[in-house]
Amino acid sequence: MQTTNNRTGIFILLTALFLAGCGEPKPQLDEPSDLSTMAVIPLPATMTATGGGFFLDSETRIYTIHDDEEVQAIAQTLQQALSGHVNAEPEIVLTTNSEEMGIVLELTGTENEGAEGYTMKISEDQLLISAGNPAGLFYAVQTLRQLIIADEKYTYVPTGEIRDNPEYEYRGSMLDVARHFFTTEEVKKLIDYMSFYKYNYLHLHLADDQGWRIEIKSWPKLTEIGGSTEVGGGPGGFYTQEEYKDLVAYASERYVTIVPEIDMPGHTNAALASYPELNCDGKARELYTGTEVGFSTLCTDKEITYEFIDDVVGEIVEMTPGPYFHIGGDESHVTPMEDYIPFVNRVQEIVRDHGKISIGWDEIANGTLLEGNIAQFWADQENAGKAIEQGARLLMSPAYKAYLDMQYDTASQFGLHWAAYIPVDSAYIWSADKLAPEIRRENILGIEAPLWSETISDLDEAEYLLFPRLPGYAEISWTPAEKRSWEDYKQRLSEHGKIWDDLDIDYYRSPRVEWPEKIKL
Ligand code: TNX
Repeated sequence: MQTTNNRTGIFILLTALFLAGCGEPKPQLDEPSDLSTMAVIPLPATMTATGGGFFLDSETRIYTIHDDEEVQAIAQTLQQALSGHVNAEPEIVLTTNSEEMGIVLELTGTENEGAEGYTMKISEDQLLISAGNPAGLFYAVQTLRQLIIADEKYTYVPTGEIRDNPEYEYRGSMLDVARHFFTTEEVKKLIDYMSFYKYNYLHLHLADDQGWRIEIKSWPKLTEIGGSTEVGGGPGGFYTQEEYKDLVAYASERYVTIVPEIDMPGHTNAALASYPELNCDGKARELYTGTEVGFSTLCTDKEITYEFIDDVVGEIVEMTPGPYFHIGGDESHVTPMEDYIPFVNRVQEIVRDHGKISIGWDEIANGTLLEGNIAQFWADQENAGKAIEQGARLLMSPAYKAYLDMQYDTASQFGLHWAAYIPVDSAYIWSADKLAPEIRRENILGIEAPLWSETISDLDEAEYLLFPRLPGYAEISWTPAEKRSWEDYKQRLSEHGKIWDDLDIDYYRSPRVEWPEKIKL
């Protein structure tokens, strides 16, 4: 008896030691998902699978190797993203050991992965994310959010390796908050959607004929009068400087840089209604709530116009850490070209004197572009050619491909169709460097998909136009052309329908994709 008891005791002891040393035995997956076919958008440069699973549970820890504020913030983003999956808040632990068993975030300080790139090595014991810069770690976290599988028994990430790095340095979208006003909560949601798909620039169209949406302390009537309405005569609205700064900060925490636009000299009726002195005849214009374009202009030969612009640019630049200020310049149909050109030239100087790079719609290429300034190609190939001849780079927003406000088809609930109907496949099947022979890869800064708001008045309506097209523009900007195919993309896109259902995004169920059944809870 004695012997048996002793033996049992030793057995229990050994088992306990074994478990303490090795952790609990790993669960077995019958058929683990294959990392290389996971529905990641935008598609990473390479994904290779090794056929196992890295399990996530309430014990999973996030290790950071650097006591760096940005890395800690990214670890918290990951912590939040994981907490829904493991019913616990994974602990964040600072360590010096990159071999820890868990999720490890490591800043390498080199740029082997590219300025925004990252590597993710997933084994059964460890999920190691390395990047040269915090942005890369952040993008890896976005990828990881799309890799988590919760089957009936386990929550895990398929094992293998991902190397990733974006094709273009500018991956943007634009929201027109002038035609209809959007609240800061709505803009923040858009920023969430964008950052999930690794967009890094949000261009805000802050002023147009129908509304002025940003507080300018030295010209208070811009918002008092110019911000008081919108298309259709609704109440409009504007961002106080505090709200704008809060948006800039919210975006920057998600690696999105705000590009503010004050459109001029045309598209300025709201300003012309607020201050009579900005008009050549000295008379204030009526507020405008229609959707025509091309009827307004600042008085280009009055000195007060440039004092006004200097004040406006100065106050906005003060709150905008990003490198760009957008000066508009489109559709100035009532500004004679001999006035338009010196105007554009002078405004670029004002922006440069405030330390920013100007972006303008492609018409600004009729002026003399200052070195480093960017023309945003939207309609006119000749203008694009003029910009390239001057050595400027282009931001690519071809309306017939990239305009998020274009209808999908003749039955679309919202949107316009002056440039084209843009169904989800057409929105995806193009490359910025293959649209025109004179526009080559080296002439292109990046891609931007603008959402004009003549026909949409809130985020719900915007979501109908954004989804399912928004992820496609992200992929065109991130993933090189030779890696992209519509056949493969549409399968991945369909998987994302489930994510949007979960987020309550009312997306347009284009018949060109087989969407998952909507599960009503
Ligand atoms: C053209 S794109 C415009 C905007 C309109 C948009 C509607 C551009 C530079 N100008 O003023 O909102 O079409 O699609």
